[in-house]
Amino acid sequence: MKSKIINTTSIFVSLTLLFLAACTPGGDKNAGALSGNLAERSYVAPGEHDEFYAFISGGFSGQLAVYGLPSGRLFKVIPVFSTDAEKAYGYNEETKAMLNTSFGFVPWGDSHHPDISQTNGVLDGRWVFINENNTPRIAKIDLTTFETTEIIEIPNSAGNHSSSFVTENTEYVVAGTRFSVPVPQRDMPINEYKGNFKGALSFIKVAPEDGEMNIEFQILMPGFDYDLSHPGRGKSHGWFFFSTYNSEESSTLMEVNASQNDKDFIAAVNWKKAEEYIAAGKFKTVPARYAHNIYDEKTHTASTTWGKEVRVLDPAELPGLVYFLPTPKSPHGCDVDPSGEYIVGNGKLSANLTVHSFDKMLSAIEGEKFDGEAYGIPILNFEDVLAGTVVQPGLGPLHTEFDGKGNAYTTFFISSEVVKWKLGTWEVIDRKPTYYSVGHLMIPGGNSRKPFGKYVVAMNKITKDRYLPTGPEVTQSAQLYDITGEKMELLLDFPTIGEPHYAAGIPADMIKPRSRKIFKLEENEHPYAAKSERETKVTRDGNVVHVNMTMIRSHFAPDNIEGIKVGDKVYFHVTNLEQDYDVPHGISMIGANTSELLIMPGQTETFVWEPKQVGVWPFYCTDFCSALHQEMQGYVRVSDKNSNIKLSWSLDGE
Ligand code: K7E
Ligand code: CUA
Repeated sequence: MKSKIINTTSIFVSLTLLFLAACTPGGDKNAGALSGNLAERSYVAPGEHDEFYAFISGGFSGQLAVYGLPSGRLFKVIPVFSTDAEKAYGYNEETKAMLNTSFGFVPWGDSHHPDISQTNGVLDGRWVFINENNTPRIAKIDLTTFETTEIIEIPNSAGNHSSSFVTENTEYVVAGTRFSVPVPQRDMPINEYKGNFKGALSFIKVAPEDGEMNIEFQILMPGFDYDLSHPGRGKSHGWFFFSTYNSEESSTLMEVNASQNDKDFIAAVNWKKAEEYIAAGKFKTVPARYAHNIYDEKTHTASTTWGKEVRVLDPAELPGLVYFLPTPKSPHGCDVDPSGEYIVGNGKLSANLTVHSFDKMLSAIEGEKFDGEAYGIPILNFEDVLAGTVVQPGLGPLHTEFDGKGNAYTTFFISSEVVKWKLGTWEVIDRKPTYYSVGHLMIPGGNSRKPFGKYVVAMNKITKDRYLPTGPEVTQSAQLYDITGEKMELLLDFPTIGEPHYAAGIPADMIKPRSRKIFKLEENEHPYAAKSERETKVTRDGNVVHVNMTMIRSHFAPDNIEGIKVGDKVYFHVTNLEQDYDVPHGISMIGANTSELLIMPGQTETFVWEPKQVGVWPFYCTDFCSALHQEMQGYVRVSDKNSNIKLSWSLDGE
């Protein structure tokens, strides 16, 4: 035991030294003679469009950012798990319900892994899913509107990290717990973790037409940490693979105690088998309270329903459901190649990269050649499932992606590089430094049967000297490499929002033609919508006042309101009557907690204003919408609580 600890420590010391060596400033050897040519290859001329969309996780910002590739230009930050003043997300009355959870309204999340929906193993560009790590949830973003339209909470999970990856027909989006916990949660001593804590792997069914998510079942696994996962594809479609660490089941000083075992596991889950067991009634139904938030595009409003139970499968009792593939040294990423044959385990503390074979796994299972079991789950022999090893490719492997031409690209955090190697021969073909400490990497479609292997984006944790300094906190960043040749070529650095854990990329042509331009007024079913100026009104119910208001270039209707009193709660429901592309209007009311709602053509949004002082108070349009934008303004007269001024509203005296 002692010697193992010393061993681990000495590995860390030498790794740290190497890391420091790799991080010496001085820039990139690619720069120089060829740099003009390189600049051209990431240059997108003014007015021209990028070839790819990249959806890059915002990490601790809780959001998802949309960039163009190869330019690295930022187009939009899509609010997902955090409130966003720019988009009024979580501030207007319509979107507040999106952030409901069993822990209450949670205004801030930690997003990690976006994944785009697929049909027949190919990206289809309908939705992008992303997980929230801290308050376990999965979100779905509609890629016609680029808005978050659904968030489902995952019960029995803690640190929802091996998520949110889709199967090849988007049958499921899968979410695994990083931290094992008591299931159901209960008051118990932490040092009784071993054997008592469980790790839930959740399979969330996605409805084929509208994408509605529902938790179909959970598999209750031994108390390991389920770090990352990927679906089988092609011949391994029907299986799902999860990397694990802490097979030691420790709960303390994890850096040492969870690094004891020479091998942890990749868990191979046969989800088609799970479906059979569900159909045969071999599940337990356990109580679980979780929020399910859906944004309705007709009413422009989100609402929450509450889940009450989940169906749970116990792999110890259900033969053929789960197998363990021994994988060296606390694997992080768990990646499956486009053919579905190779499963790459990125052992963080391993000198070599381990690749398992799906075919060999099936034969070993068939021959029932097991090397014992863990909590009733058969462990396969390491040698029986091993496809090959990439020998000493770098230090601290984290994640692998594929170009669809037989090559794999792995990030090495400690040696700060991306290494290109060949599937099948396991030889290293090329390596390029990253600046610095790369985590994930992304090739558009790299997690599907059909990657678009033109670029790889490396996402870095440390940038030090790469950008102008901005005080102690410096930007994190992405780097774009051209991978069309034998050797990778660094083209571009660009800053990212938050920590870019992972990204999903797709050819722009698969999304662009379906991008929404407006919301049709006649389809607006918001209960307080005014679809023409004739429908505008102000109504009072006790101290609650509803204003059904419209906006069009360049006035509000009504724009004069009287009869409001101190102590009222005034709901402004504002409909943008425009039906032209890119003509939003905004509204701001002095003293309101919302400074601006930016309302898209055909859309209705609501904010609350609680006037505190008598007077005549202005409101105005916040988006420069026309030559007469500055004239787009109005007044609300606020009288004393006991005044008997009649409620009235008008536009141009009418
Ligand atoms: Cu996917 Cu960053 Cu959450 Cu690896 S994690 S780096
Ligand atoms: Cu409407 Cu400015």
